[in-house]
Amino acid sequence: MNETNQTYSFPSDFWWGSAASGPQTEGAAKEDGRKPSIWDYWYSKQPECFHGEVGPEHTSNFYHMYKEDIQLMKKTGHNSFRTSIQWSRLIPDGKGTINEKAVQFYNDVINELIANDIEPIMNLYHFDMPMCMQEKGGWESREVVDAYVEYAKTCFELFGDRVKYWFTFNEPIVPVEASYLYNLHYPHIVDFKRGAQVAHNTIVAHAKAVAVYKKLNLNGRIGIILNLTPSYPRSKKEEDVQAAHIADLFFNRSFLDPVTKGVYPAGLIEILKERNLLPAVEEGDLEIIQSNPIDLLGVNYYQPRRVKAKEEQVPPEKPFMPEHLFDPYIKPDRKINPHRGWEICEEVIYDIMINIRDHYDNIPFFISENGMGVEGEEKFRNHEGYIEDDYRIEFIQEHLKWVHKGLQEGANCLGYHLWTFMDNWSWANAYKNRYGLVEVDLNRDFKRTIKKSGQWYKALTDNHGFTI
Ligand code: BGP
Repeated sequence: MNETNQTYSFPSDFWWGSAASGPQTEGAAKEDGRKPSIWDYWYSKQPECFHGEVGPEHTSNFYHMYKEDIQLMKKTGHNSFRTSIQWSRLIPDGKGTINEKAVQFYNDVINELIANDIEPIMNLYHFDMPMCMQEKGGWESREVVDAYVEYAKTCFELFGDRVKYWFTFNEPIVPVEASYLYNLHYPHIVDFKRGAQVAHNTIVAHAKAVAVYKKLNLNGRIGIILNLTPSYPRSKKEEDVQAAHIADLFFNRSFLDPVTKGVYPAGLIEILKERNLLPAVEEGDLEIIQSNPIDLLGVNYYQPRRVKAKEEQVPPEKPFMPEHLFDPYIKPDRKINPHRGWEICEEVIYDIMINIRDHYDNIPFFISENGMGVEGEEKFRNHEGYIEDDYRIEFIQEHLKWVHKGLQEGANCLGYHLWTFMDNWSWANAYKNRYGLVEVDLNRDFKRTIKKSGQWYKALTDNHGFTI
């Protein structure tokens, strides 16, 4: 150790682990009664839209390999793990009959995690609308909202005696953006007002699920996982600052404010009202949102948003997009992950922590996703046969330095979860970018091999920190 070395120590009860999701890891898409989600359906119609034409049915086979995987979690230093229950596995018709084989599977996973001293953290929805529910209108339909609340109640009743940390949704803004605005995911609708309806209905579904959970008195915590993209103006000029404020309203506070403070931000409502873009709000919606604030927040952090004032006005007849109100902007000298196109800016994680401390009542939260997707990692395989992903170790370390600083300054951060435990299937990118601490070899029966980062993560969590 030389004089410049510094030690970053974390609390002994800090949650270390990783996040994953059912649809991205379980595989076994057609087994034991599971029915299709929108992903299975879209893939069956347009396999060419998925990288390498690898579809959701082949995700990393956690359904059959969960025991081995949980041992690997231990070997990579996990004391907690977040995944999601698949609605389309547990209640294959969206509502009604519960699939006993799915109950068995999720019970087995939860019990196995607990038996290995790994806290199970469960999320209920990770972009994976059952196809039969999408046919009823998806999140645009109140019937689907009600079915989701029933599904949530079923999960709490079945697993809530052992699962003490629940999340209603992962990144609920993603289905709004990707499926109703930017034409990226099924059902490929481009209509801001319908997207706003999806957002509002999702928030109502979330609040109703929180209410149900509280009523069941299960002695745990419940919240939501949001991907926060703090917005920074290009300059101190008033118009750039205002542009950043607007981007923040649309992409962060649209969900963060109602789920924590119980109200939508007034500035956002004003912008939507002026343009006749407000969603339909049913009687009782605002009250249910107001009376069910979360007691735990998950923050997924990947990248900031940098904006400047709009240079050219968009003709009013063009279908509305939030980007009509500001321009994206990234300084050319910024660090970018070339495989994903996302800016890497570590200190933003600290800004998020301080913002939650100062503007959101210092609510308990944890970093529920942060990670680095890299294409072509095989080229880093060493002669011992494992991948030496030093770039991932550095990525985690550099973020953790800022998490450490936030903790020192009083942020109520309970833990850090990497995206992700093992290489997994990632929506339209399929297996293009690898994020795991553990490699998954698709050509060798999903064979798992711990990467250098996995070994490093174990040392990190054993030592409750690191020295560099
Ligand atoms: C988050 C999602 C994850 C995961 C991750 C990486 O937004 O919650 O499901 O996929 O991003 O992104 P990608 O897989 O698109 O590279």
